[in-house]
Amino acid sequence: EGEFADYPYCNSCDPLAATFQRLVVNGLCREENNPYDFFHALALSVKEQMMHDWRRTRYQDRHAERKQVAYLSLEFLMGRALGNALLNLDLEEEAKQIISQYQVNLAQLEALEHDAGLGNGGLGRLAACFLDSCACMDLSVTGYGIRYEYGMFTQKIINGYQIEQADRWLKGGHPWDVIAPNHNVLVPFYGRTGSHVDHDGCLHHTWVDTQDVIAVAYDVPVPGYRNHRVNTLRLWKAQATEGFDLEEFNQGDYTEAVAHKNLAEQITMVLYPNDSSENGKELRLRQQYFLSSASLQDILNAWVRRKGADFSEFARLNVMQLNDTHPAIAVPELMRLLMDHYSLGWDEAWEITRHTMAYTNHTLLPEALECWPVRMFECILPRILDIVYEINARYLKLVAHHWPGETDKLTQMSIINNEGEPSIRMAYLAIVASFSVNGVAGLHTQLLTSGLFKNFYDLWPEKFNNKTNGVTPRRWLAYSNPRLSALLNQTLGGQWIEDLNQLEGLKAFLNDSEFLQEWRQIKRQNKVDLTQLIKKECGVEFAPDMLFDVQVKRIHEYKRQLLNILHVIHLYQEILKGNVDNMVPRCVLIAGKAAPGYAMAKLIIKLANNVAEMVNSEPLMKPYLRFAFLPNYNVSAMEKICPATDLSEQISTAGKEASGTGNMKFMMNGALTIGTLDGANIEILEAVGGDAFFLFGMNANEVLDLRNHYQPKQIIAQSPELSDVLSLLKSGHFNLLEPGIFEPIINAIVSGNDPWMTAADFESFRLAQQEVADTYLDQEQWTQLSIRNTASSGCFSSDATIAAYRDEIWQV
Ligand code: 26R
Repeated sequence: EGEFADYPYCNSCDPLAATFQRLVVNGLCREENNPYDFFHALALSVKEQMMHDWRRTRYQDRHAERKQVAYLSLEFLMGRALGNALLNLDLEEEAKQIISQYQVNLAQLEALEHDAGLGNGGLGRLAACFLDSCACMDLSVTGYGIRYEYGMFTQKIINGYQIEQADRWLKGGHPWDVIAPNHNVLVPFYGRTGSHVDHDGCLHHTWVDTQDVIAVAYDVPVPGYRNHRVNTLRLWKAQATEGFDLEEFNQGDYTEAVAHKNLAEQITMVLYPNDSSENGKELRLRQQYFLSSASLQDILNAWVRRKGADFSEFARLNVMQLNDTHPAIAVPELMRLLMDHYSLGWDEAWEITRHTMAYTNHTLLPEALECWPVRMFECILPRILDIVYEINARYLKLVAHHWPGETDKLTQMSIINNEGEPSIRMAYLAIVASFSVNGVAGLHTQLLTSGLFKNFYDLWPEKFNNKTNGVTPRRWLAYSNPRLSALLNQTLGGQWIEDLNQLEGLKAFLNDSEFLQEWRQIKRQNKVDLTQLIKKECGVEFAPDMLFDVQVKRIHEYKRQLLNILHVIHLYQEILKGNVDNMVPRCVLIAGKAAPGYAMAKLIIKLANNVAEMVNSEPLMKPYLRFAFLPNYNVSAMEKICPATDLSEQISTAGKEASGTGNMKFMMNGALTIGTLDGANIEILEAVGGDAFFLFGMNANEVLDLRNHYQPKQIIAQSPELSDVLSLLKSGHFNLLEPGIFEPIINAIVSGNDPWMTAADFESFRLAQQEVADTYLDQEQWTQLSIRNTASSGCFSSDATIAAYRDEIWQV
């Protein structure tokens, strides 16, 4: 009460039930008992419950002299919101009560909500987990993103092939967002630069004849866990300005004018579904600038409303976290706004910029590092290009000073890459302008500072830091695993939800056979649930007493779904040969989307489906092996999958996976991991102990060493098992109707320049899988290891990650 005393508005809100009844009676549910209408009414009612706290949060954050954090990201992979909101607001029981009088239950209504799939994978989901943690930890953090009309595509599997369909996630209406029309801003594109001297003799740079696009703010509430904070995710939608083509319009060229309107509104039409290779599309650059400019203008407007055009305190009270380089164009944009809109000088603007920007890197893959052609900037963002040149010129002086005479360094470290077509290295731009640069797991940060960004580390060691990723225990344990959650509450009390380290307390029950029994039962029931989903979506019968061996993530060669499939083929051959003594019955599940232009990833999906077809149609397999590829993997699918998983596959080539976060969700839910020394696997292994983690394969150094003299043919010759697998694959056994289609896969494995070195780790993987099976045979031991995984997962709560961002980067 006292805390909110100065908030001037009243705190009255109808109870959930009253709002719901009003909406239902007032005709929101037009048809008799249409379940989607009930979902919509319930969601609107829940939003209503948040409005007061939401408004108050904004009011107080504005009035407090606390630092404001802006999390800038092209992706927020939020998934569904209803269940999460009910949990965080403690309205679950009430909601169940309210709808109990109709012919639907809460789970059915929740299932009708369309996922907000505004992201590709790890990076976008991390942003979503961070927003939850920030709200839960009472931090004033605003997410800024794009309201894509179409999110991540829907994946269909037809004849084993991935087919992409547009994700019309808004088609049933979106109950959660609130338009904030008074926060519209104009984002300029194209035009040309100029300058003029004002009456005081000062030189001013201008950007004229621009084609402006309106950014409209759509606010999504982000409720904390039972703490009355509701933060904001502000998503921008592009809208054509009315006067956009007034001239054309007046000349009677109606069609041209309307077409141009589309050009503006294209900007926020669709999420780019690439998660690794950058292909320099103009529309993508426009998205990046649109987000960066709109968000910064919004932040500056809020500042000026309160403080006027005095920016002396701005850097002390604002920080921008850049989620990878995708919004790195915010660097020159902040310079532009401060100089061209608010008349600050270069030095003053630069001091502010370099004290407010912080950059997180999420990948080491060279093909995923963004470089934009200079000529594209010249045309679309001419004023921004001038500023980038100036930043580079001043910074290169510093480089020259630090390494006198070493002109190599200048070429190596320049923001402008002049080899071939001149381009802008966005990561360098971000590093130069940021006070903090972080990687997302220990190994990843170490590889950044010793490899990719070594020069920058030598120049500015103090900028670099590690922030190991985390995932929110609200969604990924409390919400998605209600059975386990109930057991945890009963055993430890409910505090673990906000302080995940309390799960350590489970270790006291490792020898309590009744507890072990309950633990095992819960996992089994979760497996029964998943079995139903797999049956429905794939037509494959999983059986809950078999080992559930799961790999779900984007399909990419470095993640090595191929290694997993080769192992399935190996098991298939063993069963055919009758080598089934002591074999542990397994259900293998793979799911994930391939970037639409990534041919090899799509072929891997086809292979998985074809192998699954052979495995599942062979009666000999049934007692020992089943294999399914689940279509359209997304956040909601993971909510069903991770509580039911026994074995989590984290098998990337060491040094390639920056962190991984699926690995953490599985661990939290009591899965054991089979994995390489890569990304956060290393920290998982440290936390849970080597005896509870199935480690295999080369480490990152060994991968580097082998690179130069990799000879997979020798390796294959030395492994009868791998030879057999490859022979069967080559024989066309899995593609009788489509001969030759898997040649590219076979060639990749056999080729001396396979960067992912699948063959090199096969034997070690196979042996580790045997160890998995041996361990699973002893159910009591397996259960203890499962409990230890959950018990040790506390440090992978995104609350811990955000606490480190707060203390070490944001300093709020
Ligand atoms: C440039 C563009 C094509 C693009 C490149 C890469 C778009 C999106 C990406 C996605 C990358 C950066 C990503 O998702 N990285 C993942 O980030 C997770 C969160 O930090 C990590 O856990 C995961 O290891 C990493 O692959």
